[in-house]
Amino acid sequence: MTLSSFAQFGAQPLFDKPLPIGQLYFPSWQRYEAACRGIFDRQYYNNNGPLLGEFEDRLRLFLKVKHAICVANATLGLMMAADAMQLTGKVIVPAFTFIASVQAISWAGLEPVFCDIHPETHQIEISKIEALIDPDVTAIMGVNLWGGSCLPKELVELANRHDSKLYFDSAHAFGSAVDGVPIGNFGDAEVFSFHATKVLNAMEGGCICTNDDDLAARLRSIRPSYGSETPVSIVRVANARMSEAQAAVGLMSLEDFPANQENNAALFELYQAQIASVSGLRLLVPSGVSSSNYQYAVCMVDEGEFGMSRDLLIKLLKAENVVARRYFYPGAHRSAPYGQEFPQFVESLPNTDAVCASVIQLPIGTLVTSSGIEKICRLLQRIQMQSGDIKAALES
Ligand code: T4K
Repeated sequence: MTLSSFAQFGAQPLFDKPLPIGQLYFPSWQRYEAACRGIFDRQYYNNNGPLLGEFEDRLRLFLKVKHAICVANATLGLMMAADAMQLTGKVIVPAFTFIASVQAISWAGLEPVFCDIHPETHQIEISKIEALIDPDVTAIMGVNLWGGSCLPKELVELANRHDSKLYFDSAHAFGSAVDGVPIGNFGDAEVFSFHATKVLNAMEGGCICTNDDDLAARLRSIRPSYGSETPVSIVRVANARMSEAQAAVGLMSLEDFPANQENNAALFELYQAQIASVSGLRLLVPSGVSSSNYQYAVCMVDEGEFGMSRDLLIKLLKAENVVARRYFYPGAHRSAPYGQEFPQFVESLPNTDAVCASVIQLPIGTLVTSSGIEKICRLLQRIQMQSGDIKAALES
C-alpha cells in the first residue's frame, strides 16, 4: 500500500462529490411542490398560518408537551426564552457548545458563567455547577449534546434547590428521550433547532417547548403573532416567526422522522462496529437517554494511538471529499469576545479544552449510505496504519 492511494498524494478522491456532515433531509420535489401550491392557493405566506398551526399541533402531540412555539431558528428561540423568563444577571452554561448558545445569553443582556464538561459524555459536569452559583446567577442553561442528554432530571433537582430557572438548548436532541420522557419536557423551557443539518428540518427554524402557560403566552407575544392571539405584557418584541414554507418542510420531516431516526441508528451501528477496530478512534455513544436520534457521529481522536493529530486527519478526509468537521472549536470560553471579557475561565476548563482538541464529526444522515460508511471506515483504518509515513511525507 503506497501513499499515492490517498487523494492527499494525488489519487482520485474516494467520493466524487463532497459528503457533508449534517442530516440534510430533502423531501421529494413532488411533495414540496404540492405544499407550495397550497401556500399559493391560500395566498398566505406567514404569521400563524394553517401549516404552522398544524406543525405546532403535531409537535405538541409528538413531544407530549403543552406548548410548542415555532420560531425562525433556535438562536432566536434561546434569546426569547431568556427574555420571557425575565432572567437577570448571570446564566451558567457549558463552554463546550455551539457559540449560539452563549451568544443568545449575551443578546438577552446576561452574562455567561462557563462550566466544564464530563470528558466521556461531553455533557455539562453537574458536580461542577454548584461551585459556580452566586447571588447573581438566575438560571442554568443545560445543553443536550449529540442526541444525548445532560441529565435533565438531576439538573431540575439542582435548579430547584437553588431556586434557579432552568432551560435547555436542545438543538441536537429532537426525538431523543430520557427514561421514555421526550426531551422538550424538562425545566422551564427547551429549545430545538430545525436547521437543515438537524434531524428534524424546516430548512431553517426552531421551536420552544414549555409546559408553563404564562411563559408560553409571553413567548407568543415576543415572537410575535400579531392579530392572531391575545398579547400579554412583555418588555421587548422580536420577530422570530416561522413561515408557511418552513412549516411545510417541517411537517414532511416530522412525518419522515421515524424512518430517518431508524436510518441514523443503523448507520451509527455500522460506525460503531467498524471504528472499534481502528486504534486511536473512539465513537461517542449518546449518553443519558433511553432513545436517541443518532443525528451525529462524533469521534474522539487519540493522537498518540492514532498516530496523527485530529486536524491532520480532517485534512486527509477533506481531500477524499469527506467533509469531516471539528465541532466545537475553540470552546466558547476561548472564543471572542468571551476569552477577553471573562479571562478567569480561559485556563480553568481542562475537559472542555481536551475535547475541543480531539473531536471530529463524521458524515451521517439521509445523504450517507451504508456502503459510504464502510468506505469511510476502511479509509480511517488505512490512514491509521500508514500514519507514520503520511506524517513523514507531509513534513518533508
Ligand atoms: N445550539 C447548538 C448546540 C447548536 O448546535 C446550534 C446550531 C444552535 C444552538 C443554534 O441553532 P440555529 O440557530 O442554527 O437553529 C451549523 C448550523 O448552522 C447550526 O444550525 C448548527 N447548530 C451548527 C453546529 O452547525 P455550520 O456553519 O457548520 O453549517 P453549514 O451551513 O456550514 O452546514 C454544514 C454542512 O452542510 C456544510 O458542509 C454545507 C452543508 N450544507 C448545508 C446546508 C444548510 C448543504 O450541503 N446543504 C444545505 O442546505 O453551522
